[in-house]
Amino acid sequence: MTTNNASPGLGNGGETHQRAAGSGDVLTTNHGAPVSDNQNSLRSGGRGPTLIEDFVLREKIFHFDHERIPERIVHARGSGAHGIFEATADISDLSRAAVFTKGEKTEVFVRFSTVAGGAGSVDTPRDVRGFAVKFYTREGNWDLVGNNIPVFFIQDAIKFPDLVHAVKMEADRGYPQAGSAHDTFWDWASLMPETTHMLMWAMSDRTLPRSLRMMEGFGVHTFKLVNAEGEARFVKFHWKPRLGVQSTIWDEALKLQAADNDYHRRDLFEAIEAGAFPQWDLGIQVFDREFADAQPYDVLDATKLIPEEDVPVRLIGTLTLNRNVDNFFAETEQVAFLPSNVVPGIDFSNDPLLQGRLFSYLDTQKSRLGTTNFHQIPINAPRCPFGNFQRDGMMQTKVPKGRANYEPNSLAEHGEEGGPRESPARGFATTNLSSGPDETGGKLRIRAEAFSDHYSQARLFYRSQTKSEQAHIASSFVFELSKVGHLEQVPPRMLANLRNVDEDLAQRVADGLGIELPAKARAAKEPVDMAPSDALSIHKNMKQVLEGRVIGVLIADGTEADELKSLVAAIIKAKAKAVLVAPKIGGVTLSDGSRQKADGQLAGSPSQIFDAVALVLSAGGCSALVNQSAVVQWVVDAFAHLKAVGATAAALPLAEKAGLREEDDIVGLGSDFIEAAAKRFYDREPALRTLA
Ligand code: HDE
Repeated sequence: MTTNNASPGLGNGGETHQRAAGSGDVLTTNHGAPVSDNQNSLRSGGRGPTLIEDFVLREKIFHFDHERIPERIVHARGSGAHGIFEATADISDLSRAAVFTKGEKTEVFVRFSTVAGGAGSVDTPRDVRGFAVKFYTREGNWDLVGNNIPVFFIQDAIKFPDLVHAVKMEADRGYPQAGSAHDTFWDWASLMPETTHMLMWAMSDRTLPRSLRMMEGFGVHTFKLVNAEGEARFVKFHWKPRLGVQSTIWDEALKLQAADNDYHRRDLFEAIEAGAFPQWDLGIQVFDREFADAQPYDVLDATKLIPEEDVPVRLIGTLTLNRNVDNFFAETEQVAFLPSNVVPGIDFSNDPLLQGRLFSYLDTQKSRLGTTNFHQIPINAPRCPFGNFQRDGMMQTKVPKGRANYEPNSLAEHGEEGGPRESPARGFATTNLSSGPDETGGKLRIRAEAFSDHYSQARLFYRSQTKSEQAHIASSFVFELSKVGHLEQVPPRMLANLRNVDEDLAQRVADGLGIELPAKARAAKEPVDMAPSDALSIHKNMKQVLEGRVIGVLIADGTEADELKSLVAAIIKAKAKAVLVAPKIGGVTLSDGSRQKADGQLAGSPSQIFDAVALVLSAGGCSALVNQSAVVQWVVDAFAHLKAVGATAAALPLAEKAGLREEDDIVGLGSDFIEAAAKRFYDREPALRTLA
């Protein structure tokens, strides 16, 4: 058959021939010539000029000079892993997609990302996180390219370049990196009331994930599911993390940036390496046109969500990340996600943001990966046979045989290969599920009236949060707006919008900034009160389990050996990880005279990288440390970041020096500690810091 089918090596993530490139006993040039000396270039005499004929040197430098490719315009910093998706429910009544056949296992590649920062930026800025999944299904690749927030800043793709220009580093000065707390972002956002709902999420703890393993994911747009009879229904996709959603707090996130640039990337890699495979359940919210018509918002508007209380999320499959990448560039950097990659049984809606994305992602890969043949790169190639009459182009790696490079052809009638043919029965077909009025009509640059309510769901989100979460939102607005230079124009404009969300919130932010509350902005449509949705709160849904968390255990010379042993055993039993921190990496001498190596040295292991801390010190160990400010700070930070602090009786002087009270703030190291370490003590916060 005359196709450009995937070569055999691609069947398994391209492992065979790609790995071979770096193996072998003899160092060669890229063209296979053995290299005799990789230390010295060819020169005339020991101190003479280097010769241009040195093809070994020239090829090596030439290749090195071109190692970098353009980074992604957005979502440049990301971390990826391989895994498996297993369909766990029969939804053949809803979708004909093979990936959803109950029991079907499909290989996947997932890339998580921050949005605003460059590829070399840090992992923990306040930012939305990308959650992109490529399913290598037997009917072609399906890419669900989502975020960890279910709504977006804008309603129409035509505004995306403005959003991205405004949030990225400012055009003249080249800073700030990876953050929205600056003039141009808030100037633009305050002029765009449709951003308000997303801003509520962005200012909440959702943008400070504790771990990539502890984030929800959302397809954001309304899509369609189509069954074998061609019947279509609307759908929203959700990823629910098995470890629950957990976030850090702002002070902790700031300190994490200094403590570990790669905090999330390292956490994901180490968890997978240790066999603690992160898992998510895939959920769907399915609804029909009748439901859509009855809502006070438009289901085609990506600034809106559908409350889970209105349409429950039905779990239909499980994603398990079980293999780290072999090579960051080949896989995580070169993976190309395309929202236009759907398979029969999954279809697009008319969401104008989604429609714009269908063009953008294909287009951008050409400039990022350099060729229209980027689909042949192993990480992007389908794992099922694929073939058509598209030919040639830069970096064509396939060798299609025969004369058939056009269709229709009758070559088969003459005994030649005719090539593949279209398949109306198996192929993707766009389905006709009407999503309501205004779907057809004159050619106009307008937005439907149904998109004009910019505040009701922002209010819904704010009012669904706990008091502590509301305080975090108000404080984030204060922090971000306080970084704006144009204080007279921009914050008042933002506050005028916030008054439409919640008067109390607007007042708190104004008070926090120390400025007058301006008049309310005129709303394109008056907001309505929607019933609060508990599903939108992190705190109300926190899973208080130790699984997947990391406990910092401070030890010093004289630490009671048995006490340490039983604590570490209890932590491991609870499926968490214990990291032993000592003044010196070489370790300590325990009470029984044995040497215990440390996992981390104190200065390099600040307490923000842990979910809870335990001070396992003897009286001698404690008095050796109690006057060192770095040690005291270790405890101060853990407590201020609302984490459990456990201590041996002998370690109490250190905890007290850090300002903790024995009765209320410190737990013993038995089962109490294991229970407390799974929690965050949000009720502690008002006494510790001023929140807006
Ligand atoms: Fe993206 N987005 N986006 N985006 N996006 C890109 O594609 C774009 C949007 C998302 O790990 C780019 O390959 C437009 C929403 C993720 O490789 C680019 C619009 C959502 C990733 C692009 C949006 C996303 C991207 C940059 C408005 C959540 C990282 C490089 C219409 C549903 C994928 C690339 C990865 C990446 C365009 C809005 C998620 C430029 C035009 C909404 C997770 O093509």
